[in-house]
Amino acid sequence: MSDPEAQAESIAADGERLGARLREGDLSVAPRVLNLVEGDGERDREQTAALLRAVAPAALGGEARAHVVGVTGPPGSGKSSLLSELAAAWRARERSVAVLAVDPSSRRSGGALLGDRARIAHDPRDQGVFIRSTAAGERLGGLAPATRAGSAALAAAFDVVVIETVGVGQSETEVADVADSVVVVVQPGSGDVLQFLKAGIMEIPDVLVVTKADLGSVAQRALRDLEAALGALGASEVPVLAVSSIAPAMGIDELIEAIDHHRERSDVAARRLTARRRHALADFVWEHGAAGLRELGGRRAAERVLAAQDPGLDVPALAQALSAAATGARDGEVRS
Ligand SMILES: Nc1nc2c(ncn2[C@@H]2O[C@H](COP(=O)(O)OP(=O)(O)OP(=O)(O)O)[C@@H](O)[C@H]2O)c(=O)[nH]1
Ligand SMILES: [Mg+2]
Repeated sequence: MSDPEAQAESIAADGERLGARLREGDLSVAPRVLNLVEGDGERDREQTAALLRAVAPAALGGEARAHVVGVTGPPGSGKSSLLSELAAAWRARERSVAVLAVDPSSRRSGGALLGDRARIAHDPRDQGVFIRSTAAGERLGGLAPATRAGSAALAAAFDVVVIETVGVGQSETEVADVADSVVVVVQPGSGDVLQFLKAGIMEIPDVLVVTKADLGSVAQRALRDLEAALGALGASEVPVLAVSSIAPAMGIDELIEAIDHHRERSDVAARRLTARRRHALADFVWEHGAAGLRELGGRRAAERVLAAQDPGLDVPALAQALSAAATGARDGEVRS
């Protein structure tokens, strides 16, 4: 094909086709979706944009079906073990599950995925479970664009999309940016989450989980300390649960209930719309810098442009609207 427009259309068609498969609930395309959003070529970017357009609320006729759950906590706190249990429990409820584990080590090692952080037990023949480790993003204070795009796409087809991130302090803020519900995981006897909570350094999670409850009194104490800290912060409505992920697992059903309950009482559509607008602005600033934002007339003006768009638009389309507005502003200046 020589006609560049026809070529661009055929590239977009590949992304659209994947999006259409997701809309139909075809879970088998999940690996291809992740390969695409992780690709860094121009072609991948165009296909990803087409894919995201095809699964945007505007195309779905509403917000994506999935409950997007962020699971975050210090290294070794038991996130992956817990997710093995959660995934099995969700499957037992006939919910399909995708887990996107963010691998922070690959940031340092320049993209080579070190030992798979998603050590999550599951039946590899079960198409209702999809698990993938993705490299952490280069951008300060943000998840990899691939994780954002991957979760937005998979949310159109899976019932539950989990984003697992490591850390305490910044990581739950990052994950709160893409998740409907944020679960912070704490292991008994480690004071970091407690101290961060008390000091107001970390945002209050939607659900707090003390892992390794089989360790006994040390876990019970962690539970009480966290409850006291939340009470002091005026957040005693936040559930604090103890779980054990080694046989016999404990507290998993209660945790699923707490996560479901959080979703039921929150305004998912409003939260997602705010996140899409924030991501579009961040993407615009990433691409065009502070100078681009000035051209637009500053942050407030950018927010007005975003608020004027169809609320069902995906992030790349919103960022495109900002670029168009900046171009318009520039041309207007040149003419006057
Ligand atoms: N006793 C006990 N040990 C557990 C439990 N859950 C996890 N562990 C152990 O804790 C260690 C860390 O568990 P992971 O599930 O890999 O923790 P993680 O938070 O995913 O770790 P990273 O991904 O490396 O940050 C492993 O040795 C697990 O066997 C539990 O419920 N009880
Ligand atoms: Mg892990």
